[in-house]
Amino acid sequence: MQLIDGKIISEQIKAEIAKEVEEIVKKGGKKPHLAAILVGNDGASETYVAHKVKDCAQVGFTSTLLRFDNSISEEELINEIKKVNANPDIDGLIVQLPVPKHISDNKIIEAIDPAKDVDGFHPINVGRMVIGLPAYVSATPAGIIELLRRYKVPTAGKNCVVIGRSNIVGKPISNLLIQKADVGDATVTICHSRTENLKEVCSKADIIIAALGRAEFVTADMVKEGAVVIDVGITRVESQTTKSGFKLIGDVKFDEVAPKCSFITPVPGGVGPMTRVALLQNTLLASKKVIYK
Ligand code: BQF
Repeated sequence: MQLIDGKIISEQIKAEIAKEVEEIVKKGGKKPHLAAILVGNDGASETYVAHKVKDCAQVGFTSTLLRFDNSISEEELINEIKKVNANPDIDGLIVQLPVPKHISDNKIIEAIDPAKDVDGFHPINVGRMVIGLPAYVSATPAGIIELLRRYKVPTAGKNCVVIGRSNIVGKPISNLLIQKADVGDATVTICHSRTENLKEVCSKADIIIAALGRAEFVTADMVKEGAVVIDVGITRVESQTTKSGFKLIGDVKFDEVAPKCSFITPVPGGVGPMTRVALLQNTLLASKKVIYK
């Protein structure tokens, strides 16, 4: 069993990005600039955004955190997004999800200029990704692909089972894995809460992507000997043993599944750090205008 270490790979990629930024600045160019919008004060969202701001500083990016009260209206928030869209100094914009219930995620996402949509959530970017055009790819799927690439995990012709059909992970990772690409050419089955015989379907998988959001859902009896298991789960539970007062639990029962695997990602330290670094990669692409002129 080989552990896929997302922490180490993400640190390597951050060093690569930092070096590139240094060169851009040395040639008189402008630092990549990410803007993040945070609405309200949800604990997990606060943590994620704080990480993103810190990551930007670490690689030499500029970042701007725009905070709004829970009471902001959908219209006002869209107006704020339009201001960022029109600001030529800002390369990338993310709106930390979830937004309060009175605001539509989809309307917010559609208000972002696709050329600044470094989360890759806008329908233009999703559509471009699906038909194989250059696009911002959402951070978690992009991070998973990068891990498979750097660990040389074979995907061509492999039977890959994705558990979960979210717009942010399940749907895009399934699309990426069927593409004609260095990491791709897989045979993909997408499973969800209405799938029948899930255990049997999973037991035939060469690669399992667990992205359903239920702690320790994938057990040893669902996993074939020698399978590759990618754990996207990040359920927060209270804990006395950590200084933050909580810990993260994956969608995979790691201790019993790991001995059966050829490769497995841990939680924490697997996919999560790669999600963070993929946002930086997209922001660098935005500042270099690689995808949109
Ligand atoms: C790790 C996210 C649900 C809803 C909104 C490292 C992250 C997580 C785990 C992280 C996530 C999940 C993010 C680990 C960003 C991933 O070591 O296991 C990093 O920061 N994530 C987000 O911004 O919004 C979310 C999940």
